[in-house]
Amino acid sequence: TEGKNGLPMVVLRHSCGSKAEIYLYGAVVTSWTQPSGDEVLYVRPDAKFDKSKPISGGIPHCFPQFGPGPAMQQHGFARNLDWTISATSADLQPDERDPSVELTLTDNEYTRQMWPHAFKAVYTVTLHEEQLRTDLRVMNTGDAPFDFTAALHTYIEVLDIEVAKVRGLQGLTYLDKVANPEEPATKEEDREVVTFSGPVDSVYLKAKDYVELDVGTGAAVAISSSGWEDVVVWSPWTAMEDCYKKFCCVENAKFNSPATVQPGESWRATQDFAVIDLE
Ligand code: TA6
Repeated sequence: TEGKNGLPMVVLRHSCGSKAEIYLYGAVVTSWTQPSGDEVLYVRPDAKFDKSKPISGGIPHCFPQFGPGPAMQQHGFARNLDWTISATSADLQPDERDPSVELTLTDNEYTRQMWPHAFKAVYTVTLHEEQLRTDLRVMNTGDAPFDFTAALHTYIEVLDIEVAKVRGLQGLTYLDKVANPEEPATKEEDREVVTFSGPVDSVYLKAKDYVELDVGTGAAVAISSSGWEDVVVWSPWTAMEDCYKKFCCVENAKFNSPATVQPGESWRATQDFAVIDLE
């Protein structure tokens, strides 16, 4: 189907009433709604849907690089290339009612200029009842090993960033990038609950496979993951004056120790997002 400006988009609808929208440009999930119609994700008001830049919001990919770097654009090229549909729910789970789509990005001349490797990235998005699942596999289709870093840069809508809370990070070491992104300060997280009263850009190392964002409405978004290793928490604060209050990014990442993939092998990581009632 067609999304904004006629950009190709896939819509998944579960019989329970949940729904997800995924643009092929960047393989970004831009919307995930509950049966009540409530939107969970956040798309920034400055998001462009014309391929002039990555779609800023929802769940963008950072691949094969998280952050800035000399060889390619910030957060890599996966978020500004067209992925192709390689399978749909009918092929993936013929017996299940869980709608699913599999999108693929393969190396081409453009990607090899920046990152000289043969790869195939296969991203599956599934609605499992009210839950949203992502499954990312990166295959090395070349004849030499490669390394990459990656993240799923999830924007979640909050009632107000000043009442948002992140749980599940206590005891972790993190890189605080606010003062100097090039040389982050290494800190220990002693808070059970991380709250926001200024800009936050933290990479939590070797995080647990569960983290929770209390969005301030009596509900939380629970993120269970496998294969990812780090968790990034980001709020730009007043650097994005018009929208910072409305979202918080909680991102599963593989950053501090890059993934290494041998020829013929693959790396895989999954996420399960669920909305839980806190009251
Ligand atoms: O994940 C946090 C972060 O890396 C921040 O440092 C900030 O630069 C951000 O992502 C947004 O990146 P973007 O290129 O989408 O503006």
